[in-house]
Amino acid sequence: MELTHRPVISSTGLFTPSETISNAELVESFNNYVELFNTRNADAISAGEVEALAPSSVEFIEKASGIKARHVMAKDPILDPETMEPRWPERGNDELSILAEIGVLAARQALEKAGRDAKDVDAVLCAASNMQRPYPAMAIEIQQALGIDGFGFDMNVACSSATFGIQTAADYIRAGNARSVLVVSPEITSGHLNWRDRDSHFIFGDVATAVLVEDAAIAPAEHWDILGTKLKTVFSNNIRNNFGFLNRASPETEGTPDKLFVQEGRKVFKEVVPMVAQMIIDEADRLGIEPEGLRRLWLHQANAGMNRLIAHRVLGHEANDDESPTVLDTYGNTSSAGSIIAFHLNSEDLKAGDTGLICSFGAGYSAGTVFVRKAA
Ligand code: CO8
Repeated sequence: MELTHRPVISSTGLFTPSETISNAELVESFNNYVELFNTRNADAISAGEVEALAPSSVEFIEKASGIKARHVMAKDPILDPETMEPRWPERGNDELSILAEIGVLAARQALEKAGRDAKDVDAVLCAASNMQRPYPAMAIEIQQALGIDGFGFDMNVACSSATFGIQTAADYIRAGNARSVLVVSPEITSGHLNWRDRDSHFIFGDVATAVLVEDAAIAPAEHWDILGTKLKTVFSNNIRNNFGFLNRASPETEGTPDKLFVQEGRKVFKEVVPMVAQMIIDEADRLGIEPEGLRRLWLHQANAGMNRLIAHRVLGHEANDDESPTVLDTYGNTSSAGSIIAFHLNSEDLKAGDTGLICSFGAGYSAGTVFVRKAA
């Protein structure tokens, strides 16, 4: 078959964990922890040696973020004030790892939707914020589980991993190095969220997504043409996680809170909104697309206020939920998977010829745009 070297999105897949935590449940458990902490440290607190912890609130969380609930892989231990971390038995080397398992579930759905046999996929990119281990690569484990004969590798650009993965896959198609590439984003963010931190304990949720990027020549009739992709990174310490293999070289700080997700949320909000809005407008201009004419924006799902501002700047008016759908109310921030979930759940109603934008932004800073047009 003659290849076109034109990349398209053939299909997407989504795995959603069955367990959810509502804000009310989360805040109740957090406030129990605060009470326990303050009681246990009462003497040190009254002596001024330890700072008393302040309670969290459902009203604050919903107003500041728009998040109402999140899915997680293990609810009970997270809500137990004595644990406040996910828990499951460690798997043996001969078992599929938990991150690969949910990636495979999302990938299988994408393959099924496209009617694609795994044998005809050339590559797997595992594009996510946190990997199960340094090696062997998650992507290779997923490739093996799916029965794909080709190659795979892991890539981490935090919240922008999936869009960076889509551009990488699209470039393979453009160059003729692959005809069919799976971009898999398993995000078990609950493992790197500090559930004891009032400023961030409500932010994240667990999920996995998959995007099948292919040459138009082999894609199913129903697909999305990729009109253009653009990536941007600007170094910032405002979202940071110091967890890493060299932590053991400094044992005195090995378990400190900076080895989990930390952020300056306000600064991120203020700096990222203008950067991303301008990037979208510039890229639309480069591609000859009128931003106001975009039928739908599938934006990164970190904060409802951020998305409101970005959509307003891009479309020139306050966007409604049809123009800029929200999934963070029920999924929370799922890092790289957020914009893909929004696309997966809110794209089937669009008509052939409709143009939209998948856009991610987050730690790094990193941002990615993928302009798409429905083909049929
Ligand atoms: N309950 C009640 N009050 C609270 C709470 C709480 N839980 N938390 C904070 N407050 C109080 C504060 O104490 C503060 O009080 P005061 O004014 O008296 O000091 C007040 O509320 C305001 O606090 P903030 O300034 O922190 O609150 P904001 O209104 O700015 O909202 C948000 C905080 C929601 C974090 C907001 O800033 C935001 O969403 N910003 C954008 C963040 C963003 O987009 N981040 C992207 C990061 S995601 C990413 O890149 C992925 C990384 C990899 C994932 C790893 C997996 C874990």
